[in-house]
Amino acid sequence: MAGTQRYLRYIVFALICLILLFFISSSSTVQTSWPTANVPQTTEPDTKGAVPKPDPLATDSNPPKTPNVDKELPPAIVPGDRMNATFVTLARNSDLWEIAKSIRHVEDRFNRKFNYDWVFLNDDDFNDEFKKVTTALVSGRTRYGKIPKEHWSFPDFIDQDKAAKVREEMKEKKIIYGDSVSYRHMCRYESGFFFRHPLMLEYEWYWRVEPSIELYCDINYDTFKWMAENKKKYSFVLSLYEYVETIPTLWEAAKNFSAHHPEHIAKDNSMKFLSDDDGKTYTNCHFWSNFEIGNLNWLRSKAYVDFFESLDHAGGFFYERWGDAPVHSIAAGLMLNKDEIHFFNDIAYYHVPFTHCPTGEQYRLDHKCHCNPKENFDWNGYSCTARFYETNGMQKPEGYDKEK
Ligand SMILES: Nc1nc2c(ncn2[C@@H]2O[C@H](COP(=O)(O)OP(=O)(O)OP(=O)(O)O)[C@@H](O)[C@H]2O)c(=O)[nH]1
Ligand SMILES: *[C@@H]1O[C@H](CO)[C@@H](O)[C@H](O)[C@H]1NC(C)=O
Ligand SMILES: *[C@@H]1O[C@H](CO)[C@@H](O)[C@H](O)[C@H]1NC(C)=O
Ligand SMILES: [Mg+2]
Repeated sequence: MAGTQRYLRYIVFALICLILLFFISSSSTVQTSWPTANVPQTTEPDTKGAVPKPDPLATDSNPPKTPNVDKELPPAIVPGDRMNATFVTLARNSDLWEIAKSIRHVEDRFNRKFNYDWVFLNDDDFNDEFKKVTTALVSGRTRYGKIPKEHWSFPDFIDQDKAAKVREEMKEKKIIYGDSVSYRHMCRYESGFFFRHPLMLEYEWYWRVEPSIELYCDINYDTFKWMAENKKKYSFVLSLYEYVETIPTLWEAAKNFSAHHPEHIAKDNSMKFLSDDDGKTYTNCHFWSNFEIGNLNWLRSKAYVDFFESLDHAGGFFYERWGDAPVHSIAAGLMLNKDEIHFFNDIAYYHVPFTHCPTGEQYRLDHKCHCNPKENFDWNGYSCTARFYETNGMQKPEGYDKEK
């Protein structure tokens, strides 16, 4: 008896399941058939005999309801005042798609919340495509400047034959960009002129962005405001040793400048970062200048401009291949007080071939970072960041020794 009852119970249960299944499947048929009910009727003959697809962009009187292509959520913009600041990029028209990638990273991780302006500078005219695409990508105002010829050519005190001979020699030695004239103009421009471009005169703070960079973590605060409130003038995310063949006499030129202009040398400077023997020789340590957030009024100060002019006359931008990174770094190291230079551990960054991925897992999780901490360059022997920490008596972040 008990066996038959259990058997019956199974049959009733199975029946209920079947009925339920029928209802679920029939209601989902109703749902899947819904979008086709909105397809606009076409009276055109269908030559291939296929069912016409709905055009999602059609502006018909009876448009499809999904996808909702022309509406997006309003951007989440951080309220409050903005700083007198801009992004700045030096680029050629041919850099368009590489700078487009960089802009997308900067916008997604930071600027969509702040909408700062973006200044583009070029020794040539920007073409319409460059302007159209970059304007579409930047949330702030975009501005395009042409570099005056005087800022992108050989100064008259440079011996052109001597400079050409150096390029030949560097080419033979296979020094990267060693035979390039334009690379030298670029380095000299970034060292001495970008901050004096008429468009840049309108701002006090800049953030330099190069093509093909990446940002790996959300930046949820105004970095420009942070710099101002904490009295910083210059900042970096990666530091390393310069390729010494490109700057054999740069330190001598910097020492000559210091001797002639003791008034420009900061009391609490970063000599320990720049030199192991109290200034006799250079460590070759520099802040990597393809990323910089800094104060333009400092670069426009008499101290910095005197420094640049002294180096420019020494000729090394053309007779060697001085980069703007060691030039900015030596200037900051000698003429700013230590606490005016900031290491942005929280700005996760990539420029080929190095990555700065913040040390500290909790930070990376909280800021949705997507960099691989194993790729962090900071505690590698070729980085100067540990030296920066030591120069400034700063405690290294927890877990740094596991990343060495
Ligand atoms: N307008 C213009 N911009 C240039 C020129 N050469 C370089 N740049 C820009 O100057 C910056 C530095 O040049 P890069 O070619 O990136 O130099 P780099 O970072 O030392 O080397 P990469 O490893 O190739 O990135 C970038 O923003 C370039 O777009 C040039 O001849 N004209
Ligand atoms: C921004 O800074 C520049 C340079 O210091 C200055 O000339 C300009 O007046 C400032 N603009 C505003 C709106 O404060
Ligand atoms: C040394 O610096 C002074 C002052 O800046 C400059 O006039 C002179 O040309 C420099 N000498 C050399 C060899 O660079
Ligand atoms: Mg670059």
